[in-house]
Amino acid sequence: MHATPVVGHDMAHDEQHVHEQELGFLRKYVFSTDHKVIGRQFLFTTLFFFIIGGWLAMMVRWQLAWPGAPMPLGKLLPKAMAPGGIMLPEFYNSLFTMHASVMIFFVIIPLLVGAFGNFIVPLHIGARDMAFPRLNMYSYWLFWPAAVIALAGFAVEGGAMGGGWTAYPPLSVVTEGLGINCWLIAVLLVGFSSLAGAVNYITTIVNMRAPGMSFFRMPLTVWALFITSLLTALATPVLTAAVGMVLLDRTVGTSFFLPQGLVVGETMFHGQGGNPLLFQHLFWFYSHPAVYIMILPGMGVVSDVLSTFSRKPIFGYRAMVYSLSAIAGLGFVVWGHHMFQSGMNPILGTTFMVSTTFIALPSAIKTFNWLGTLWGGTIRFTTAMCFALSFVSMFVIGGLSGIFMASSAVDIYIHDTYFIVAHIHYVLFAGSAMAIFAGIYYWYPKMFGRTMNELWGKIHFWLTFVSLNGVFFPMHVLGMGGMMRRIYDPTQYAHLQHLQPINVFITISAFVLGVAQIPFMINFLGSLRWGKVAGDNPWQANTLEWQTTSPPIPENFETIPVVHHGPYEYSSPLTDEDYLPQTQDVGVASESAHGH
Ligand code: HEM
Ligand SMILES: [Cu+2]
Repeated sequence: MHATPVVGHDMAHDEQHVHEQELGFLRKYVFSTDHKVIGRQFLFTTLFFFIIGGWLAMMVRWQLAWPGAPMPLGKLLPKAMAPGGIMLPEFYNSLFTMHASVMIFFVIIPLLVGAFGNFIVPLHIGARDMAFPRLNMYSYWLFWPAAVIALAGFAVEGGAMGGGWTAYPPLSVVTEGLGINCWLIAVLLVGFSSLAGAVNYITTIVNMRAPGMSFFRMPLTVWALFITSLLTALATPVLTAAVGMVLLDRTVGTSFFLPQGLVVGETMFHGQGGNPLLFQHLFWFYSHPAVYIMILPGMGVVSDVLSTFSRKPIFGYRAMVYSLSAIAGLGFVVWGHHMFQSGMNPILGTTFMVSTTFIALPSAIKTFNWLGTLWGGTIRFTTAMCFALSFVSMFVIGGLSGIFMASSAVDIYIHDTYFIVAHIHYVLFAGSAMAIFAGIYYWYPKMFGRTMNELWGKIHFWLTFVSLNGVFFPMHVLGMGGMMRRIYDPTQYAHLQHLQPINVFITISAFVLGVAQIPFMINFLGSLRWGKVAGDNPWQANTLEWQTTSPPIPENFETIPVVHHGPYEYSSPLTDEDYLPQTQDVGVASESAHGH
């Protein structure tokens, strides 16, 4: 079907051996160009930032439940943040802004794309490494200065960025403080890091597939990461440019986003006819596709996990690929649904409403296909499978609230309320984060050669599943009750006071959710040493990564595999086993998954 650069592979192969002998500790484990090492580096780093982002959220929740009460250990914080342990409003703003920024830019995106993408893509397609190993290393090492600079905001005069992860001007331009510059520089750097990754994935997937690995024999995780990388390549530069323009407005006196004659308090600003609304357009032109950057890889991972543990082919493989593409394509024409309230012409608003509603279509196709995959399967309730099932059900809740908000008439009432916070957490925490856990439990044996403990995994799953609904579901109610989305002290408003018990309930659930991650951390770290030795293919799965050792040898495969089947040939009539590895030649080749 396609020309595989066999020569290229052999060269990579030889090079690898030469390296093996020469590489010191630093080149092998720190500045490595091996995609597997970089994938694991991204995994450890992003899990570390997951803890930081989680702490920030806990502090936000403390304030919302018990406004003005001193935080436990709060006295350890500097006076500029929380005198006497009571957080200041400015610090509260920094907390929710940095919580969102850390989770989006330093956890979910780099975990799904950087960690899974790196580790899985070359193994899944039967390549020895990524197309540009050195660029890959740069992509990881750009991540660190970005993260450090973002968090350094907490240490500078004026504190960390407090203008929301959306960084709307004029606020983000006229507010003084180095923290905002730190945030802007960090987002610039992380944008370059993402771009380097995207170029690499696209090239690798197009050029380096093993013989027989046609596009329609690729696992859906690879498809999802391929489409995600296209989104990244097309959308991220827009954010990077917009953020750069805010930085210029702040530092060298340009006026991209500052209108003429802007007066804030006593100060008249130097604006020369810039347009704050332009930023919103640029921001959402990136950030709507970005929400798909945060969910599509999860959809891919979940498809793989569901098929493996249902022992059935994925239902409607091609429909899955087409709907992934449709979601991505539509993602570029719906950004205005974040701006219904910005004074746009209602006809334009209606256009955005219609295009947004269309997204329900491919989303529903995917959901029904996942259910079709489960139907009649021999389901194995592993921890990975539980998280994948949770993804499917919770994504439906998040998708449905999306449809509410997509209706511009409804959105007038719920825009900028806790309803939005409920929506984004159903898709991002109950969605993407569940897919991440599914992926970690599923690929851990391949990454580290040992399996994670199932009992601890189940404890982690149930505590997480129950408490996350305790945290995020009542937020819909708060939103309908009119609680604003970014608010320091809800008890100051008469119309919110009767909702306060809900806020307390949410905060307690959030603490449980935080504690629920401890069994995961123990399991993750403990299994490195004490986990059961996994063997090559502990889940009896079909895809190529399971046909090599766990963890794989530096060049991934002894010889480059030859692919004979689609990735989901479970319970295939062509074999007596209930799975048929992609490499196994039974005399009959099959294209993509056969129907049942
Ligand atoms: C059926 C699919 C979806 C629809 C129809 C939808 C619709 C919407 C709409 C209309 C808004 C703006 C509401 C407002 O601000 O008034 C919104 C906000 C948001 N959505 Fe979705 N959405 C969908 C899926 C997703 C997914 C899959 C994700 C992420 C994984 C996501 C993440 C977000 C985020 C982060 C925001 C809030 C952004 C902000 O203002 O900070 N959405 N969504
Ligand atoms: Cu959107």
